Amino acid sequence: MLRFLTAGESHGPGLVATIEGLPAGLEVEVEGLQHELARRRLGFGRGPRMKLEKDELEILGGVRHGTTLGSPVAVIIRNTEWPRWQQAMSPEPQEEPEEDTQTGRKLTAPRPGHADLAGMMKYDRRDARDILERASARETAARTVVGYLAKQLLRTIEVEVLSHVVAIGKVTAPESPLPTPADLEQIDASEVRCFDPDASAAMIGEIEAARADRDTVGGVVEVLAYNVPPGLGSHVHWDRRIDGLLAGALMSIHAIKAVEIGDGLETARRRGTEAHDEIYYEGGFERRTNRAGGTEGGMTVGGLLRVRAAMKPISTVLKGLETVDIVTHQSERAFYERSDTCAVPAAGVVAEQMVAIVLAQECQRVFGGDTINDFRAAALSRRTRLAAF
Ligand code: EPS
Repeated sequence: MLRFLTAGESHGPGLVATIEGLPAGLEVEVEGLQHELARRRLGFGRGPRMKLEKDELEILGGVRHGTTLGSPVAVIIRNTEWPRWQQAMSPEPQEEPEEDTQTGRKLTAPRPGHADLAGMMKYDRRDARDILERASARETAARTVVGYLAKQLLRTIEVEVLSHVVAIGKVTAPESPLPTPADLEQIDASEVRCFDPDASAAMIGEIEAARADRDTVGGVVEVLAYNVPPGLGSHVHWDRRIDGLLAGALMSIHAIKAVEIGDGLETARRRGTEAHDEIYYEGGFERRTNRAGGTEGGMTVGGLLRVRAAMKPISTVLKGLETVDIVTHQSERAFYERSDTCAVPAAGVVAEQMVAIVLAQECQRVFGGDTINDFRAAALSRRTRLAAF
C-alpha cells in the first residue's frame, strides 16, 4: 500500500520525501516533478521567498532510467536559501544560544493561530523557531513530490485530478461551469488559480486590500477528480470510508479548517428530494447531478469526485496579534516572520496532491500490482465487469 513520510525544516538544508509501495514501471520525469513544484510556488499574495526559492530536487532512490523499480522512492528538495540559514539552523551542538542568529532574538511571543505555543509546550522548547520550522507549509513541497507520483499512477488508468480556487476573502467564483482537465492550463495561468476571469480580478483586489491593511486573507479551493472508478473506499469499515479518508487528507494541510464533500453544508439545509443524485440508466448507470460530490455510503460512485477545502487566513500577521511572551508572561504583540499575504492558490495545488494520494492509495488497495501492467490489467478487468453490470 502506498505510504509516505516527509522530513526537513523550512530553512534547513532541504526537504525529503520517501514514498513506498508504488508499482514498478511507473514513468517518472524530473521535468514533470519540477513542473508540479513550480505550480505550487505560484500565486498572487505569496511572500518574497517564493521568488527566490528554486526547489532544486534530486532523486536519491527508487527510480532507474525513468521508471520506478518497486523500491522506496526518495527525493530531496534542497532549500536554495540554506546558505543564509546555515548557522541559525545548524545541526551541530552550540553554546546555549542567547539569540536567534537569523533574527537577532529568540522568538518568545507566539503567534496566535500558529503552532508556536502548543508546540513549545509539547516539546518543552523556549524558542518558537524550534516549532515553526517544521510547522511551516514549506513541508507541502515534499508532499507535492508524492502527489506527482500519485497522479502518474492515476493517469495510467485515465484518472485526472485538478483544482481551482473558488473563493478568496469575500469574493466567490460562480458555481458553474466546472473546469475539466483541459482547462488546467488556463487555471494555472490565473494569478489566483481561479477559472473565472472576473472573479480572478476581484480576488486579486481582496489580496491587495489585505496587504495594504498589513493583514492576511483566506479562501476556499475545490478539487475535481475525473473518471474515478466506482467502489473506492468502503461502506463496511469506519476507517476505510472514502469521505473520511479525503477529509483527513485535506485537513492535514496547513491552515485548512473545513472540508466539504460535494454540496456538503448546503445539503444539510435541503429536503431529501433535493439533496441526492437520482440514478438513470443510459447504456450505463449515470447521475445528472453531483450534489453528493461523487461519494455514497463511504464509496466513490464513479466518474466525478468533487471536494472543497477552506483555508484560514495566514496567522503570521504583519500588524501582530495580541499574545503573551513565554518568558516574561507579559502581554506583547506576536513576532513577525517573513510570510505570505495569501497562500490559497498554492493550497489548491496541495489539496490536489492530497486527493490524488488518497485516490492512488485506494486504487492500489483494489487493483494491487507489483507492476504497472498488473495494476492497469486489474483496473481494466473491473471496468469490463462493470460495463456489463
Ligand atoms: C511560510 C513562510 C514563508 C513562505 C513559506 C511558508 O517562508 P519564509 O519564512 O522562508 O519566507 O514562503 O512557504 C514556502 C517556503 C513554501 O515553499 O511554500 C510559513 O511560515 O509557513
